[in-house]
Amino acid sequence: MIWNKEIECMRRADLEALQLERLKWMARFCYDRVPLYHKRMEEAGVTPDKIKTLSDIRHIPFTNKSDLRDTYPFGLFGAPLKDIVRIHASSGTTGKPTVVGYTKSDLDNWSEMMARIVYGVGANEDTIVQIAFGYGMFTGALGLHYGLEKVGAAVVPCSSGNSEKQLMFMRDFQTNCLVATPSYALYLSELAKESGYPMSDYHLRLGLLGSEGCTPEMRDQIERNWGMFVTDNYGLSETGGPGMSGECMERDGLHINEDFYLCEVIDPDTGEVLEPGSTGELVVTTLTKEGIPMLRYRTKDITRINYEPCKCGRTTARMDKIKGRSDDMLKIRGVNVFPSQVESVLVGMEELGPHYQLVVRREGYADTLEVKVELIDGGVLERYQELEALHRRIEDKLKSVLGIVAKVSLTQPKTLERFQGKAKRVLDLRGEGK
Ligand code: DLL
Repeated sequence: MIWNKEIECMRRADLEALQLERLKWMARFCYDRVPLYHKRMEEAGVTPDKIKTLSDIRHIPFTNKSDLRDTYPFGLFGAPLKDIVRIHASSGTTGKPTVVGYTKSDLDNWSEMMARIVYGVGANEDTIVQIAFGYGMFTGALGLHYGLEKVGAAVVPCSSGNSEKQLMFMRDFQTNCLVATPSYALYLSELAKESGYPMSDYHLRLGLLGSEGCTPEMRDQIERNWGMFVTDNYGLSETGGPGMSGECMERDGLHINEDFYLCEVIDPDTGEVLEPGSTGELVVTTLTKEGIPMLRYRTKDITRINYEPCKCGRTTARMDKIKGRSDDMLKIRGVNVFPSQVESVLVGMEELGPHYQLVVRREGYADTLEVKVELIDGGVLERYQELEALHRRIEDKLKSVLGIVAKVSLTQPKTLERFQGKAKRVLDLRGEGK
């Protein structure tokens, strides 16, 4: 199930030659068309003709989210508005959103990237797929939409929310594929179990989940609930949205569409480029994007890139599942904690439901972490000894994985918030005097 064998299984030397050719073009394009890039490159003493090898990319300065905000809305666009055919924006929680534009050729490339990812895990003309990402300024829904249409799937553009109706369509249309965030896929499965229809009325076989992290433990839970096979796909709006990388059937890393992206891994503190195989912050350069070309964009996402060929036959490099975002990483009493570490402990314990929240507080001079998690059986709260033993077991496990003590609060089933888009698991109350 390889959509574009010529590219996806290309010899690495040929792929790198293609990347270099495109990188040279991209550097020239940015230098000529985007004033901010021109200025930055001048200041760094690098001109496009200095790019002779792929590693010469290191001479080009990084681009950050703040650069998009500072040039809001269209300052980093590489094409005039008459050539822009689509505009999306990120769902930033503070300040102005970051706005991205696509030319016709960008949209074609986007569909191609998505087609590779979805076809590679079995989506084709026999697929009936419900897209439960929010349609709108978010890149997720339309990105998957066009890629799935390209491979011939019947696309049901449900959007997120309206969950009861979503389930009705699933039953009535015999939908066999779901596109959603892992947290929404999980929520829908719980709702389906409660909705009074037998699970045999649902026919989901494939979950194309992405846009937020999902530990293997959480993935197993979603797979069990729906009886479907789940794969992960990754991207970010600034570099074009979903389609940057996705798992194949091996699920041993997310294959990067390297003919469209050049990826590096850096030390997030020093900005130094790390050796292949090291874990650090992913930095992405777009190689064909005209609407909003990105040079060395700092994603803040923590991962590792594996350049070994995959068992599936593809030669494209694979990135590990995102470990977390460097800005989501919690520093608690000097120790780095990723919410995904907590998730890996909680999800999979049979007494616990898959819903949790991390609350960080400052008490006196010390930071504290409270982990709230739902019980499957609320009755445990009445059975003192059992409750104590469970508390202790979770706290011990958390301590051994995180290296710090966390307070565990067990709650009744269905008391923590559910999410239709990306889940918000962390409540950081430090700085609010709480
Ligand atoms: O979430 C694009 C996307 C849509 C990807 C649908 C996949 C599927 P943004 O809203 O700009 O774009 O958010 C990008 O989300 O920097 C990561 O921190 C996180 N993220 C995206 N995909 C994954 C994933 C879209 N598969 C930010 N695993 C990124 C973990 C992810 N985190």
